[in-house]
Amino acid sequence: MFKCRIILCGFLIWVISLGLTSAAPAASITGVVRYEGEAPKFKEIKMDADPICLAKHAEAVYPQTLVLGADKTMGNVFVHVISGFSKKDYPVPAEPVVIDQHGCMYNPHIFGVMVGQPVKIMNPDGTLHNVHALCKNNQEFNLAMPQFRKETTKVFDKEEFMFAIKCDVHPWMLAWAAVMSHPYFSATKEDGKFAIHDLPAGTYEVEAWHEKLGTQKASMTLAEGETQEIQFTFSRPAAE
Ligand SMILES: [Cu+2]
Repeated sequence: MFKCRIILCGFLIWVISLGLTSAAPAASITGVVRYEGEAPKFKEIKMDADPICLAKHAEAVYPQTLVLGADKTMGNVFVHVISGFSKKDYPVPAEPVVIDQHGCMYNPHIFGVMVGQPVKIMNPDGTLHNVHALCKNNQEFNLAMPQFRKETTKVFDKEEFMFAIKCDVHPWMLAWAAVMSHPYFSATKEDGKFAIHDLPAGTYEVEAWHEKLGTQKASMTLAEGETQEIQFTFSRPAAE
């Protein structure tokens, strides 16, 4: 009986130690994106062509190309790991990415979605929107959402980095989408912050992408459980 207990205890210790070694603490990459230099002036978007869009805004609306916060933090930058992670099938979130068209503007302006993850597109405006996804690897679609069609769901089944989504009714409407094979990506809001979690220890290359200002890259080696902070700074290219 005593011998049995010792064997049982030994077995339990072995199981627990296995559990501990297989759950190595995950690492993270976080940081802030900033803009340097004088910000260009954008023309106000004129929504006069559709009085329903116009009525949704009390103040002037500008393109979402360059969205700056306090201290010139920069929104609408897509930060993603481009190498160092293992190529495998990552779990796909059942939760959809939600794209709103309120006030005839896409929100978010830029987003990542995993292959097979649903994208829920909302139309709360009571006007006609035509969602035109200009993808190439995935099936391009051109979907009319009349005022009675409040939402629709689409799924992209192939990896595809950055394509535009436009509205054929309101030419100022523009969003950017990346269909990702892995979960290591983050899009910034006005505060410029990004965070990529659950990375195993390793050496990674990270890229920050902006629709007009190109890309910035950084490399880092993360130990188990380590969080490293990186900063990206975009500036306007010198006039030619
Ligand atoms: Cu529209």
